Amino acid sequence: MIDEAATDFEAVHAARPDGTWAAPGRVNLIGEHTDYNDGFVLPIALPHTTRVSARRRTDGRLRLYSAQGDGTITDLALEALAPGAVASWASYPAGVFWALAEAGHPVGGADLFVDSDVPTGAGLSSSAALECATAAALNDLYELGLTASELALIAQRAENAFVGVPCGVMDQMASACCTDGTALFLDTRTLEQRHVPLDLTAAGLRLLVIDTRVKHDLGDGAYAALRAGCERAAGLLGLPALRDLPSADLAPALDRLPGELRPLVRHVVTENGRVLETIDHLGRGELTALGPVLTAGHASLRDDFRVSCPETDLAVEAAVAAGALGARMTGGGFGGSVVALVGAADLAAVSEAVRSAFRSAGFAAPVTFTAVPSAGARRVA
Ligand code: GAF
Repeated sequence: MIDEAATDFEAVHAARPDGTWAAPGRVNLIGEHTDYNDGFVLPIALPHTTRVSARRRTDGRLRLYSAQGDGTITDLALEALAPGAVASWASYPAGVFWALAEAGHPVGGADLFVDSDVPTGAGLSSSAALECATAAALNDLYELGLTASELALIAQRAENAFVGVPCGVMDQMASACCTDGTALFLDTRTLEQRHVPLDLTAAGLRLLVIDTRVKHDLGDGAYAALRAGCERAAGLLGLPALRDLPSADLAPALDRLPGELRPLVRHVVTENGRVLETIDHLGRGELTALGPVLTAGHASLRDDFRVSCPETDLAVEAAVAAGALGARMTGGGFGGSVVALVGAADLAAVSEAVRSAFRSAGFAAPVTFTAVPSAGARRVA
């Protein structure tokens, strides 16, 4: 695969790459819409990656090519990069160059060849994978010496300010910092991380990912509106962020808020609690106890935060009815994917039950796969 990447690069850029870097997509186990509220998240990296083969250029140009694109090279001048100036997939890698330069890092031009098996628009962080693979490539090519967390922050800055999506930091931190066999328990305020061992296979469990194939787009305004609602609520409560509202104070705090903000606050506070509960269970090796926590998280996203959709709701219901220990939508919502915790022996039955429920409802067939906690961004050649 690695030789192939160099050959593909050469076919487009007429030279050998200096190297190839890979960064994964992610699924979040629990802790949704908590990251931009300074809260807790618990993602794992997927085995699916975006690979970036890259070569330095000395003329300050960026020449970007994607195997999943339209067969053309996007050719940009580094000094002309500005927020909103680049459309399409190329805005993600271009945004990383821009964010590095803006932060004062001595980054020059490059040729890039991008190839990916992270499903796009599926809530599995294909954008973060592209940003983090690009950031890892430039970090090595230009010997910037940045840590994985610093690269994640550059990637988030690219997405926020250059692409224009007001995402939190979870996806970039997961793609940059996750390690094989562990979930990433991240405090998104301090960026303190704990790599929590998660051997589902040894426990006779599987993590089934169900891509509903309902495409979600974080740039369409709904995500920004939710974030703004959470920030407004924190402001009204006199708190720096909803993270600072202890669950014991939730009920009186809700009384002080306008009706439309109450469910948002309830979700964020209870969801942070569910992350901590999950960490407790993992610490005690009680993996099957995670199931009901996941399903409760889904109910909160469906009823309070209102970011689920008929397809994610049906996937969760059908999976649980067929014997999954628990299930929830993962990622930003409005479509995308569901994760279900399933006993190994029930995996086929649960997958088939979801497929059959989708058929009966007239929904497009979902794509399913099992995920194991995988490695974050790294050089692969
Ligand atoms: C998307 C965002 F990019 C993340 O930052 C996070 O807010 C997530 O939605 C919801 O938890 O993936």
